[in-house]
Amino acid sequence: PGDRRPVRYPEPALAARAARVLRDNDTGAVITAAPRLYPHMWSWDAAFISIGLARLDVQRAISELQTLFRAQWRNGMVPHIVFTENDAYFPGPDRWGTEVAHDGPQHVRTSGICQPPVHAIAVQRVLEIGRRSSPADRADAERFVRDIWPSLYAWHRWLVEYRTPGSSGLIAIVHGWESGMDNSPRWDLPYAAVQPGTGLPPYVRKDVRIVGDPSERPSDREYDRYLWLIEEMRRAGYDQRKIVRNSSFLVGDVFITALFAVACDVLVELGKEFGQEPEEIADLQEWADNARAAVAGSCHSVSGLARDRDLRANRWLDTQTVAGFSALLCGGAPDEVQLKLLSLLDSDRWCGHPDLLAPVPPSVSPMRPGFNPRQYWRGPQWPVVVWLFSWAFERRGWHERARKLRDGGVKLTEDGSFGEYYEPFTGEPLGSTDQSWTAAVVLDWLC
Ligand code: 9YW
Repeated sequence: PGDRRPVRYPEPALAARAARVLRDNDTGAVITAAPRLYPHMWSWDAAFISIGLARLDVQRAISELQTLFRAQWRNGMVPHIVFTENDAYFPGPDRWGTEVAHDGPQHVRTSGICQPPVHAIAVQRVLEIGRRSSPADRADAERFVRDIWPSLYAWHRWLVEYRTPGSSGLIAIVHGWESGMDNSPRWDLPYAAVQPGTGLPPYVRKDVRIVGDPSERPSDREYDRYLWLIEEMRRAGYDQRKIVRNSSFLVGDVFITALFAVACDVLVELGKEFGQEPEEIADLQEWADNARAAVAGSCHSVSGLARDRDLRANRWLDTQTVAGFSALLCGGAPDEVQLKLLSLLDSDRWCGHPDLLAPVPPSVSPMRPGFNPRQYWRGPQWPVVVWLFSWAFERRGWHERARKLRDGGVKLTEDGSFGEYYEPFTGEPLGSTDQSWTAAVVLDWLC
């Protein structure tokens, strides 16, 4: 399998290339998510990017997270995009029109939705790396954690206050983009119910011009729905209560809920160490417990897979994707469920599939109907997802599993192109190349 691609960089050369990608994507103000396709700061990308940056320059890693949090809305939401001046991406700030929002930030332009809450995880990682780096970095990183903790708490509180409707306890998303897994088949049923209204202003996509093969990207039909949901939110003035009450898309996202649970655990650890308010620490503990219980409660009685819930149609979504392993990220499911999930993950339906170039989970099982090895979140492998599982397994004390995922992630990316996502059988990099978060997680693996 190692010969399917012509180029393989040894680890030190791969790390040097990854570092160069981050430097090249640095506008001076932010590291863009990708050079041409994504010329802005994305929320969860920035978190991963800061983890990679910390290996190069702790100060720069800190400032990246500070830039993101300067764009935090007054209600606590961390927006999914912080826009730069570049206008090569659609939908840009004019289309979002978040100026109509009460709670938006004053000095920067942002989108009006959020992304997965992985920031506390990044902050803790930057702290760990800073502490090992030098006395000056240690002091800076510790000061940074103390300063940013209340903003992280406010972000988590926003998710609980505004985004836990219904009784499932899952954190709800109002747009597939919030999941970070834009066109995953997880969202096919809820999106089928979204009817783009006649008032959808016309638009021209820019992504398909940059990615040479449009079949690697979401379809136009999918984009109509993405844009329609933005239109609904803009008309609601980005009032969260109204959006959660009325939007045509409202889904409890089990992957976000699992990440939220561990991110709350991390914030509790940091909060105790840095002497933050005991009541706030107690809140986080409670939120972590609730989120973990919600993930466990979503697990299918036969397969054990964690499930999203369509909160408009009031039904579980049984689509089998990598998000089904969410309970392994945060724990809390009964032992027998966990064992089932681990053996499924190892099986030929997932990481053990004999034709995979690297034994890391694809976004959808290659054995499922609808699996498409080239299309975005419908089959390809995503290095950041591998990083998350590897990180979580390490944290859970599963060192051997964590190491295997890390090794698989390095194998996937050793062609040195830092693809946005990869064709699982050939290892062909797809979407953008020189994608910042891919370079960042590779750096973290190699340093
Ligand atoms: C888009 C930047 C973002 C990621 C998302 C990914 C993609 C943007 O790129 O969405 O316009 O399609 O799905 O998770 O944050 O890397």
